[in-house]
Formats: sequence, structure tokens, C-alpha cells
Amino acid sequence: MQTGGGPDNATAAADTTPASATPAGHAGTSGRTAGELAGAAERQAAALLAPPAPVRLGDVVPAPERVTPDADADHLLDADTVIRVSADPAALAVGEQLAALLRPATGYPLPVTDAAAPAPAGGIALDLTGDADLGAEGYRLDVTPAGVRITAGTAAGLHHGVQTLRQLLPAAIESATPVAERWVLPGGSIVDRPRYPHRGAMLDVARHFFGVADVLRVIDHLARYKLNRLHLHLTDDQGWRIAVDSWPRLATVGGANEVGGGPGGHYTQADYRRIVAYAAARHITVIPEIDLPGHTHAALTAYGELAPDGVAPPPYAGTEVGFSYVDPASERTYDFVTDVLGELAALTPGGWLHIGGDEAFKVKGAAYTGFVERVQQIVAGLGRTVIGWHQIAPAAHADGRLLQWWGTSGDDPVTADAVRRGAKLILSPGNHAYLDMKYAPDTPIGHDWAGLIDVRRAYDWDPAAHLTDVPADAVLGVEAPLWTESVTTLAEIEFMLLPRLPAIAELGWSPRSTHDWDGFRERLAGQGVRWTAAGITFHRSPEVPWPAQPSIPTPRPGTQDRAAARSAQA
Ligand code: TNX
Repeated sequence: MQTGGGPDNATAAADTTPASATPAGHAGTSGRTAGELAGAAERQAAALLAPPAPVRLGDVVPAPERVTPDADADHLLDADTVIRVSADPAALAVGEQLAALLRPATGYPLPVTDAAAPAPAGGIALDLTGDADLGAEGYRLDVTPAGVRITAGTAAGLHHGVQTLRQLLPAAIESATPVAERWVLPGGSIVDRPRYPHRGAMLDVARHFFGVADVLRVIDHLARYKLNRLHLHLTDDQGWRIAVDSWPRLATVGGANEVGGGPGGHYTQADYRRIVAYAAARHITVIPEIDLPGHTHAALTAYGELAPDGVAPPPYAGTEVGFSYVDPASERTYDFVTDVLGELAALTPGGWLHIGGDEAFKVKGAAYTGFVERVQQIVAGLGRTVIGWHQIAPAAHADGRLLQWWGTSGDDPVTADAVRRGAKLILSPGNHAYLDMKYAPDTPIGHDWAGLIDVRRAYDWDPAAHLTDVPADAVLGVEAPLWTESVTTLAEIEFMLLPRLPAIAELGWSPRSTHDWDGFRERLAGQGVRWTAAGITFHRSPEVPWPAQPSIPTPRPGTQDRAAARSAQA
């Protein structure tokens, strides 16, 4: 299933918000009184006449560490603006990406050069400095009438500074075609660096398959909010999504299915490399997951020899969990794991391999911990750091291992004990960070086993204080998983991601001192205008004071997503 447009394709239907989840319900005009329609027309006209509020220096998501506005120091970009970058290939790549972000809407040429600044220095400068204070990902942004300067110790820092710069321009900067606008940046300075080194999102491409173009567009969304990890859940009972040369039927047979029995699909190794490279260019590391020893039914359909009874079962298109497993007592299982993880490590320059470990209900006690310990050794042998869902906690410690917490209670002595033995944690609490949970009872897709997660619930928790008996310094960061049992299109991915992904991103990036729901929802409202301008679908949560839109785009026939169609039928 190849869905949606590419990352640079801004033609996706804007705001195809499933109508029943939309407070204003603008899926059509039928059923509205003439008075209501007139009122709506009046508001639209007023919005068209009123100039949009100017962007303030602090209007950034995630909130920066330190913001010092200077009302007399605004800077105006113009057709002569040049982007000057330190003579370093990675920094130049960031400069080219900045130019590519700004050219469509401004229509300016914005040449990128590493030539020394002409006097007086103007335009936009991206400077790599040795400033150790800014850390591995921090940056400083200075806006003055004479020019704009981003300084950082690393290209990743420059990249994050560019995301801030982008949010400080008028929202029309998101337009794919030239707009007549004053491209003004608010004056002052920002000094910014992340609270946590690990800030991620997960996409489950196993329950439903999403093509490369969709994944690249998700990477764009991560980059916007300064996330630096994309966890791909590549295998599950319904589908195996990555080509493995030594076990070819995993992808060709195991990949040809998905929830609901659709055709599924898989990434060739070239596809996967493209995803990894696109992410790396945005300073995002891909973390691939092969879920073991449970969630392995798709692999068994391809290779009966891996099935505990030796017989390949038929494909599974339902959504139950916990019934499948590879046999921890069979040596053939470890040949399989060694081959698969070896090929994946060779394809993945990042330092981590995720081995799943969740819901292996049929592999219990010592059989389970023994299996996990052996797989942890296989990963170590490949020179990689192992990550597993927190169920792997009882297994022996392996150097550097990370546990991904997805529980809902905040109190788990077994995980706390693994931390005492050396494990670090990534926090994905199911009742705050699970983006497959519904926002509200009437959300047309998603689950509710971990409760409803509105934007405030996604935002209002503190990673440092979330787990009982776990010290704050054991927490490496946060990750927002999107499971896709009920998510079938790019528009539905975006609907579940936005606006909750920026909430998790802010928990991962911003200092706790900036945490403030009222301020956050105001800043989020400004992001909505940008999403609309960029043709990105999002949920118009009633918790956020979205401004009236100058125009409400109507989805073109045929581009309405399946959720909207479904809820329209309901
Ligand atoms: C639990 S979270 C799972 C997944 C499901 C998800 C649905 C986790 C490690 N396992 O297999 O997709 O719930 O919300």
C-alpha cells in the first residue's frame, strides 16, 4: 500500500479532520442554518481583513531554554538575502535545507555560500563554533536589523536553530508557492539546548504498511519539533516489513499481509537505506525494531521451520496479541536472529537495535529471560546497544541496555530493579505518550485501553518524576509510539500525531521551568496555522485556541481520508 504524497508534496488534503472529532464540524455546509453560515462567512471575512498577529520571539515549540526579545531589532529578509555557512559539509547541508525551506514561499533565490561575509555582514549566517556550552545539539540564534546568526558547536545544533528560525517567520512561510508577505523575524536572541538526549517517535509499519514517501513525511514532522530518533516497528504478527537477503521469504511472504488482510508490503534494503539517509540528513537516528520472541507470526508464515510445531501457519489479519513465538529452545531460532540482526546492523549506522520483548505470553520465566540474554549478547556482538520494551527488565544487565517503559501505573519494582543493575530508560507511558489512544470518546480511530489522551494529558507529566524508585538521571528521554492497528493512511497518521507529538517533543526538549499548559496551548495554536498552510492534517482539539483560518480548504474529491469517509457514513 503506497499512500499519500511525498515529503515535499504539499498537496495533501488540508485538514481532513474526521468530522465527528471536529468541534466546528466543517465537513460540509448541509444542516447549518442560514444564520450560522452567514456568521461563519463574516468570521472568515474578518480573518481575511485582519493582519495575522506578528510572531513573537518566544512563539516556538518546543519552548526554548532562554529567550531575550529586542523589539527594536526585527530583521527583514528580502530578495538579496544570502545564506552564509561555515565551510563544513554537514553545516553546508543544513544551509541548503534552510534555503529549500524558505525558497518556495518567499520566491527569493537565497544562495548558499561558504564565502567570507561581505562587509557589512547581512543575511543569514550559520556558524559552527567550538562553543562547548551549547552541547551536542544546542544553538544560539541572534536576530538584529543587520542580520540573523545561528551559532552551534555541531551541525545538529545548527539544524535545530534552523527549525526555530522557520517558526519565527510568518506562517505563510509554509506555503508551497510564493506569497506576498513581509518576511520579518522578531529581534532578540535565543539560547537553547535539549533537556534529554533521546527524543523520539515510533511508527508501527507492521500492522499497516506505509510506503517510503509517508515515512519521509513523518521524519519531516519529527525534525520540525527537534526530535532526534525515529523508532520503526518493522515486524509483528501481521507483517514483516524489511527485506533480509539471507531469509528472503520473510519480506516476500511475511510482508504480503496487514491488519484487515490488505496487501501489505515491505521495504527493500535500498528503501530502508533511503529512509535512514533522509533521517540522518535531519539529524535523526533510525532505531529499527525486530519484535522477539513474541509478535513473530508473520515470520512463521514465511518459514515453518521457525514455528514451534514446524508448520507454517496462514497469515493473521486480526489485532490480538501474545499468541505467537519463536522457540527459545531451538538453535535454528538463534541462526535466524543472528542473520536478521546482522543484516539490519549493517544497514543501520545508528548505535541501537530494538529487540521488542513485549507480550511474549507463551514464553515464560527462565525460557524468556534466557532468550533475551542470548539476544542481548548477539546485539553486543554486533557492536550495538540493545533496547527492549520494559518486559525485558528481569533479564541480566547488558552493557548500556535501554528499557522502553510503556506501562500505565508509574510503579514497577522490576523495572526499578533493572535500573539499579544499570539499565537506562526511555519513557513512553501508555496513558500519556501513546499516540494510538483516542483523544476523546468520539475519536473515529484509535484505542482506549490506556485511557483517552487529549493534548493536555500528553503534555502534563514530568519524565524526571514519573516512575517510582527510579532516579531522574536514569531517564534518557521520551518517545511517542504510534501503533497502527486502526491507522491506515498518511492523513490518519498526521491526525493522531498532531497536535500531541509536539507535546511529547516539548517534554523531551524544554527545561521543566518552561512547563506551562496555558502557554503551550497558545503556542500550539500558532502551529495549527502553519500545518494548514503546509497541507498537513491535524486534530482540531477543542483544548487549543486555534485562530480563525483565513480560508478553510475543502478536500479535493478522492483525497478524503478513510477515517473521514467512515465517520461521514456513521
Ligand atoms: C501494546 S505497547 C503493544 C502493541 C499494540 C499496542 C496497542 C507494546 C510494546 N505492545 O503490540 O500495538 O499495545 O496500543
